[in-house]
Amino acid sequence: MERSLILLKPDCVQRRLMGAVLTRFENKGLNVIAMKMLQVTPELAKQHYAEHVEKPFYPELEGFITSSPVVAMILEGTEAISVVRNILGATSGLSANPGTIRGDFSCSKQMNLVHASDGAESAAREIALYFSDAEICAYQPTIAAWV
Ligand code: FUP
Repeated sequence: MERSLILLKPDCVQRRLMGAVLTRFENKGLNVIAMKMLQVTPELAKQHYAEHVEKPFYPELEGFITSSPVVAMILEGTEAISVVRNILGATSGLSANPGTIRGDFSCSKQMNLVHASDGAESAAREIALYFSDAEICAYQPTIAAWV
């Protein structure tokens, strides 16, 4: 089992696409084991996007991710990290395949609706940024045998 840190970004919240996105994750058979709404601060943005802080697009990215509330969640499932990345599609909504969340709902490289961890190391780092151990509600779903 793997865990992945997901953010429903400001565009997802503002466009009222939270339910549509969550439905795709739930339909796939992933478990939501933590979830909360919060406002990302510039400090948190710099920690979250540490690898991009020096890049030319970073100031605009920080402005976007701090512009409105986000919903953070942890998804758990078999190979959850790659499963979620495949559900999201390519980074830019302009090139993401139809059928993916970004391919179906985004026409932007920056406003691509959802963040998901890209590997085991970043998942552990990002989960610790957004959630304390006490906020994680791991449970055994009764439907597990069927998915
Ligand atoms: P991803 O792993 O798909 O979230 O994409 P990256 O880590 O490559 O990029 C992080 C975020 O920066 C993406 F959500 C989109 C944004 N970005 C830009 O706004 N402009 C760029 O030129 C590249 C990425």
